[in-house]
Amino acid sequence: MKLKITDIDALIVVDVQNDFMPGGALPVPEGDKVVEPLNKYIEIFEKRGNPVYFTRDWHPENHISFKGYGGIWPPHCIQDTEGAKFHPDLKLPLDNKFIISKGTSRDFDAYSGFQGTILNELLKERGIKRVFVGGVATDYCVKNTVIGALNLGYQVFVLEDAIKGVDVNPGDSEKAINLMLLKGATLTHLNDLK
Ligand code: VGL
Ligand code: ZN
Repeated sequence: MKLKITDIDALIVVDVQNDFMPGGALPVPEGDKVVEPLNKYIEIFEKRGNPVYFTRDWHPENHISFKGYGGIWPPHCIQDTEGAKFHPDLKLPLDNKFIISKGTSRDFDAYSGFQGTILNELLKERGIKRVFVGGVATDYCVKNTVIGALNLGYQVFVLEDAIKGVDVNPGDSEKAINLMLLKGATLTHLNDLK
C-alpha cells in the first residue's frame, strides 16, 4: 500500500526513553531496535514540515504505578533522571518537535499520550486528521495511544517496523496489534510511505 504524506499527517513517537531500553529499569526486549526505523520516519515528516510529537513517561518518584505505591511496575522514568531521557540516538528535530509528558502527577497513570495532556488540542490546532504511531511498548503505551487517537476520531497508522512490546504474558503484543486493527487502525511500513 502506498501512502502519500500530506498536511493532515503527524507522527507520534511513544516513550523512546532509556528506562524502556535493554538495561533500563523497565526494559522492553529489543526496545532499542525501534530507534533506527523511527529516525527514518522522523526525517520524512520533518523534511515535509509535518509535526512530530514525542511522548514520554514522566513520573514523580512515588508514582502510583510503582511497586510499593500500589502499582505493578518497577520505578521507571522518574522526572529529570537519566532513565527518563530519550534514547541518545533518537533524532529529536529542532523544528516541528513537541514533547508530551504523561503520568506526571503521583495519583494518576497514563498509558495513552492523550490522557491528561494537550496532545489532542495540539493536533486539532494544526488540522491533523491522521496520525502515525511508533515506539514502545506495543502492549501498553503504543496500544493505548493508538486506541485513544481512534476514539478521538483520527485515522491511525501503526508503524509495524518501529514498535516493540514488553510481553509480560507471552502474546500480549500480538493481542495488542489485533485489538488496534479491530478498532480500525492500519499497519504501515517504511516502504509504504512516499
Ligand atoms: C509503559 C509500563 C509502564 C509504556 C509505561 O510506555 O508502555 N509501560 N509505564
Ligand atoms: Zn510508566
